[in-house]
Amino acid sequence: MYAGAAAAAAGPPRRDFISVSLGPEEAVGAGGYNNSKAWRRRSCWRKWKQLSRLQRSVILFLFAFLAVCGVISYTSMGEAWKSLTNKSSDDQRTEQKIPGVKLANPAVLPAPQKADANRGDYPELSPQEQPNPPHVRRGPSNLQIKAPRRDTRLKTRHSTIRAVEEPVQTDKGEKTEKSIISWRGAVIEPDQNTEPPSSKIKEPEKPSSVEAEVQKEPVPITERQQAVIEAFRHAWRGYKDFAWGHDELKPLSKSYSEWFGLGLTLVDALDTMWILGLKEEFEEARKWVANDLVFDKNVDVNLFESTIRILGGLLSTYHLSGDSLFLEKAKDIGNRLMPAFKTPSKIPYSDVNIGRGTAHPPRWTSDSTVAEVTSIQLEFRELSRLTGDEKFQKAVDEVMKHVHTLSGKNDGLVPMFINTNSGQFTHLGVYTLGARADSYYEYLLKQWIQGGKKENELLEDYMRAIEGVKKHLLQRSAPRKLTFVGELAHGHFSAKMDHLVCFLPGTLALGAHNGLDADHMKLAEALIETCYQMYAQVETGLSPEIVHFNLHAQKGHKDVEIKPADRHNLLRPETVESLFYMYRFTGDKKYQDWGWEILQNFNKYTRVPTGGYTSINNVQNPSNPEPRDKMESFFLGETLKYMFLLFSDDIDLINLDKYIFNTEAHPLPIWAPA
Ligand code: DMJ
Repeated sequence: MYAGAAAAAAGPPRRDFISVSLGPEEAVGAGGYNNSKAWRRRSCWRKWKQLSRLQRSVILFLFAFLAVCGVISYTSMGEAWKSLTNKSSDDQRTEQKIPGVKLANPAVLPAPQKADANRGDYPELSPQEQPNPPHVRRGPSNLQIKAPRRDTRLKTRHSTIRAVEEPVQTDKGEKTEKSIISWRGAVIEPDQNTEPPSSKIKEPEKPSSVEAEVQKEPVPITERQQAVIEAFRHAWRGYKDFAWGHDELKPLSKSYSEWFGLGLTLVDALDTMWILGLKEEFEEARKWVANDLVFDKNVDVNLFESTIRILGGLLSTYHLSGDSLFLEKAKDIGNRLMPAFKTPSKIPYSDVNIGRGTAHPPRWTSDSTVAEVTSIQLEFRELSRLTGDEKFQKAVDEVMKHVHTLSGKNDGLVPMFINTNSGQFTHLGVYTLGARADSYYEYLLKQWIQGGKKENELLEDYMRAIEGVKKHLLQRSAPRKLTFVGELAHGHFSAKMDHLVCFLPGTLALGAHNGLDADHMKLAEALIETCYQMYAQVETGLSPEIVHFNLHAQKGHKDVEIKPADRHNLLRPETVESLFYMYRFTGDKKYQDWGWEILQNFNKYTRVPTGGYTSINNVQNPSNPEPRDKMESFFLGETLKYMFLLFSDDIDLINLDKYIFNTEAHPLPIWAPA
């Protein structure tokens, strides 16, 4: 008998706690270690009998409780495990293809569907033939935009990402479908039916005053974002008063200029208004698109410019708003641009007459610009995915495949021109990351990300090109040792850098975020500092179009030299764009501060009191920057949009794991694996 038995015989002791001994210590003390199963069973049973009824009930209750918990967590673990194993097998598939490249983020939308080969061309796809576009509300449009609320908690970049697409509960207790997207209080309710979007254009209902039941917590607007909204409104006022429906505002002469005659500024700015939460302006612009944006016009448009600004703008606005009007317009312009690809080499011509359906190269050459023919892919690929018509994607993929195989590259760096007859590069030997080549590099990476990181040729070309940049184009300036990207002409290095090159830090950072080499991020950090200095070292605090860097220290000289012909500023976005990526990925507030300085200088030197902003001729003369009387459409489409995003701490305000920006700052969805 062990000590507890005697106590039990004397009646149940009063205890304030329950002690359950699970080991055979007593047995060891009572005559050595006996680990036989029979002994253990008897010993446990004896212990059980010695417990009071209350103790036994409590233990039984505890066991029952633990069993219930076990069943519940088994079920949810099963789900989690299933998705984990699916995900890791996807990752493995890609990792097998690209050794050493770790995939950081999952793709989020279904991959493009194969189109029916017999599908007719424009104008209409029958509703039955159209695949269901993801995240798209079907049926009558019903925008529900709520005014931003300021009383809610700030969701910082480090806070948990809220699921925005969970089924929501209505007043009546019914479950609705997923919300499309919602930020800052803007929520688009999903459709209640499952039909594909109607091919007929419908007037949407007015924005509902009824707030959605459940939505993502609105993130308060910061003061700096508010300043961007104010700047946008000021620019928009000028456009509305003097250039409504025309391509560009001429804010000083209070008139407009026409390039394609397609309301370029308005279309380019649609998704910016959506992102900034400017619902009235958006609705008014939408009406213009519905009633006045007509592509059946005898007009020559540049394939690249109309793709990135108009097609890209319409597609992204369609995704953000869920309004099928924008998809219909996108299909229309997309189809009208297709004649550009009818060339002997399938390398598209630069110009298309969208009314006549004819295309041609510029008058003086049969060459196209390399950046132009290789920076229309994100948009045409997305159009194929949405319409189910593969012809768009086929045409642009062929260009990329062809360029992939071409000779004439220098360690992945491409010349600036390509001939539409022969399909060969021309003007060999000149390499730049600036005008005429810039977005070739940007779109290599972005197409790879858009397509779910599976198209290895794109990644190979991108990685090789960045190595080429490091080998041939990187230099350091004097006296501050700024890293910059120069140019190479027939073996001679030139310390010239276009402001356009300032897209590169953002692109490098995006690549690093998506699992590419960490040294890309280091280079991005060095280059964005340089791009900032291209503003900071200039009298107005605004960058010129082109700078030349000093390679050797000279007394009284800064790093940056500016030639008289290059000292204009067109309100370009590239530096602000890269600042946005850098802030998103690092959280370093200095990038916001730099962007804030730039915004203030735009306000100081380019703002026209009667509405609008203007390009200037001389960034070196603060007392007379010589306004040029033109507001480029990308100031609203890109520059102010990136400013607004830069000043936000909400990583879901265009989540970079879900969206990829085209080269005109129009966000398009990243596709999920099939
Ligand atoms: C925009 O149209 C696009 O960003 C393009 O890639 C380059 N030029 C302008 C902005 O500078």
